[in-house]
Amino acid sequence: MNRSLIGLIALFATACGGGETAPVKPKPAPAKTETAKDAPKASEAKSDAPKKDTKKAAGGSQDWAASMGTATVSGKIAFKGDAPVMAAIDMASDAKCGAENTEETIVVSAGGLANVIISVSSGLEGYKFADGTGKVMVDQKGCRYIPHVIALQAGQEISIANSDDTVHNVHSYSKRNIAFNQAQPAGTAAIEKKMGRKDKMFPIKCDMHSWMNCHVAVFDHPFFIVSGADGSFTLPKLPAGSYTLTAEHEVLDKQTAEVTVADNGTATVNFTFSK
Ligand SMILES: [Cu+2]
Repeated sequence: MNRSLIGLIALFATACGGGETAPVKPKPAPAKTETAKDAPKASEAKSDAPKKDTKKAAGGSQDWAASMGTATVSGKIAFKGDAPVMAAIDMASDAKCGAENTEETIVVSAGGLANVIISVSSGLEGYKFADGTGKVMVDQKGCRYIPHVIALQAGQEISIANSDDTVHNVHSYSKRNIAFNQAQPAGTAAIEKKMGRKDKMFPIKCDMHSWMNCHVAVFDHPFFIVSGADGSFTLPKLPAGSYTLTAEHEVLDKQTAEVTVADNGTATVNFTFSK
């Protein structure tokens, strides 16, 4: 074997071997668990990512303290027009699911729209927020996710229990956090995942029961809430200021509204959604 051939072999071995692999980019629907990721933020910067995403930026940011928040914004999400009739779900494919149920895509009660995430989408750029803590609990019961819409602060864990006597397969389509796809037999522990990063609304679905889905969003501040059964919402403990609120529903058009609120003040913002 001549020297140049040995050199070529050595080069090939270097190029193909070794333990260093390129960072795996998150994919919407990975086949396996825990594919992603801590890819550099720069590669994921999106045009709509606000400045507050750069939490480590030096200067100009005021550390947030809960005592700064004395204002409250509240309101209602109205649904204009006839509420669509949600179809019955046929759960016959799994006798353990049992109960009759209906789809939860658009849930209207007394003219109010449930399951809308209302959040501050601009106006908080001057503050620097510590990561959220604790767990946000989700259950699978009667082969539904309860609640159907979940909002977290970056740093919190989502804890997904299985109260059913059947196997679920929890499949997250997260884009900026770990996207996971995990079987969860009856009686097994909750699946718990830290949502370390802000993330646009994404679904979690069950690969065993095609009708099962819930929707999750992760914020980089604590000012968000999911509208209640009657469409009402309250965002307490805001600092005085002018804000853009965004109201987002899983299938209906996203809406924004401007609001200004003073220290110890209250303001009302109402949204009207339609199909
Ligand atoms: Cu399931």
